[in-house]
Amino acid sequence: MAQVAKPQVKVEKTSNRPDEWKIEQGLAGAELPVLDMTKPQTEPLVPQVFGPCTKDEEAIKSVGDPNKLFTREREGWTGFVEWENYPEKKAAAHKILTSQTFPPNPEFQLGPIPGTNPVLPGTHWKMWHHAVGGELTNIPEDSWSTVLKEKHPDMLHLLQFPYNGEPPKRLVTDKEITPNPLHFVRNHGGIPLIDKDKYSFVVDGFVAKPREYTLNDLMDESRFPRMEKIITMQCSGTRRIEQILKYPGQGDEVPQAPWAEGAIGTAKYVGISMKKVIKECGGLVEGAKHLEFYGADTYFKDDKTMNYLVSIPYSKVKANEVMLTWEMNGEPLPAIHGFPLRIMVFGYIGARSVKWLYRIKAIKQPSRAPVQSQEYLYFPQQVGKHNFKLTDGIQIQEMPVSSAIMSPWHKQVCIHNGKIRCKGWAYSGGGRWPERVELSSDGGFNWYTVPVDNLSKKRRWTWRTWQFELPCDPEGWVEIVCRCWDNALNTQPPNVRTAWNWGLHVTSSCHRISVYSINKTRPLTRARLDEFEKAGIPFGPITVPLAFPAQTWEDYEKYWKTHDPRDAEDD
Ligand SMILES: Nc1nc2c(c(=O)[nH]1)N[C@H]1C(S)=C(S)[C@@H](COP(=O)(O)O)O[C@H]1N2
Ligand SMILES: [Mo]
Repeated sequence: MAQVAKPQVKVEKTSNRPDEWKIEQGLAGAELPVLDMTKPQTEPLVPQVFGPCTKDEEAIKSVGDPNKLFTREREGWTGFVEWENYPEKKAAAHKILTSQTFPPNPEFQLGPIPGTNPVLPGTHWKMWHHAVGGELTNIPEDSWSTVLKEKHPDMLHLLQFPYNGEPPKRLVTDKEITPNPLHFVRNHGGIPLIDKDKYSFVVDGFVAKPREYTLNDLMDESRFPRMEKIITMQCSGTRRIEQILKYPGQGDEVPQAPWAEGAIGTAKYVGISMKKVIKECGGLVEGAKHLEFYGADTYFKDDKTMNYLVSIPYSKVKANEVMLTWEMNGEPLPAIHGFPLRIMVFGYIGARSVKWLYRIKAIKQPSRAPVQSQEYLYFPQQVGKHNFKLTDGIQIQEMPVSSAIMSPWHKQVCIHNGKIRCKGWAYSGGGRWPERVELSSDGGFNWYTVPVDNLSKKRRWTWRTWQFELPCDPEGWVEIVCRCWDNALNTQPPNVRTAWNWGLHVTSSCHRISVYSINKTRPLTRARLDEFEKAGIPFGPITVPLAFPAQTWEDYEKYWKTHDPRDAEDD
């Protein structure tokens, strides 16, 4: 019998990781060593590793009883712990938070974004509230109950706690005025539940006559004329997802919410002008130029507790562009939107429109509180973890012109008769308004103007929703682009990169989506679609191969009978 030669298999141990390919392709960038090339040889620097969490029980106990330390500040104000007047209380909470460590944030910037609703749980914020205890203990759970009670069941919950949610695209511009249950919510902490009969706020700092106001005071029309305004509020995080998806992992480490185009909403507010209130307090004194607003929720930053504080220049108040409001779309403000009283700063970033207001303080310089001085900064591009200084960032106030396409969606296949039906919004901050909306179906080379009659009403402080049948002859992947021109002829940067910034704020570039165009006015396309219909086979998805031969062999032969062969004769 012939000997069969056995193949010689030499097994060598690989030094690759099992996921070597993924790592090499940059799909797990957070795990890569940093390369230090400052010496003749490149040296890999290992990234920071987080050990197991630690907790110094003794130190925490020595702080005292949280139920006595962190009590409800005022009767009828569930969930309100006042921090700003109590440095010793802040110190106690700080000691509790620094006597233990918490697990690091999950890495989702370079990894996949979870496909759940809520998308992100907000584990840290929940843990911090529970760790401090006292009045904060139940806040994460109570806040979620409020969300379920007040918001529409179709809301997309981006962050469970602090609650961040937006309506799905099909509902963002469904109505020109956003119904309250569908208005986006951006919270930095819990939702204080305040009894309106126990409600008041103070005005102090550099005002001539510091005062306290109840709701009844504000509603007294002999003192304060009523003000009614339709206002669009936009969070500076709106459309952040474009910056995240286009350049994953390149932004600030902890984007708190991967907002799409729904962090914008429009409502009719009733209240009074803040200017009248400040006037009653005798105006500002000693050269004060800003007003600091205090919200009753608790905000955590760098192991410290505080209330939600921001400021705006007094000039904005003097212009009657700041309102104290208790009514939203004909109803009392929902708890989640600031009941019983919030501020609305027209045309500014949403962050200045403080909810659950408990204090207005006149100050000389913009607030040094973190939400004003450390967050909501618009950094230049060459700035990041390696070199940024807070003073490099522009404190975002007025929002720039922006727009977005709500239908169709990115990657959608559209069968049309030469026109793609599009819908969306356009907005400009600072009291400017959308004057023209344009769409392109060729990536931004040629632009069609949306007829003015297809735009909702023009107002100084609101968006305009629009719809348009966008001409589109070509088939296959096309890039639909939308841009707005405001009344000052400002328009949007052409693409995400031209306005990319480390903090991932104010994504105001032209909104671009890729759509697969199937133009049914073309006879061949119409015939092909008819074939699908006759066969009872769904056409989509576009990535699944054709379900039947594209051509019969009979047809094929017929063609060559009447046409030259592909070869060319050599004569
Ligand atoms: N007290 C308080 N006010 C607040 C916030 C907050 O977290 N706490 N978030 C601000 C931000 S960033 C935005 S965009 C708007 C959102 O308002 P809305 O939740 O009513 O839509 O509220 C602002 N006012
Ligand atoms: Mo915001």
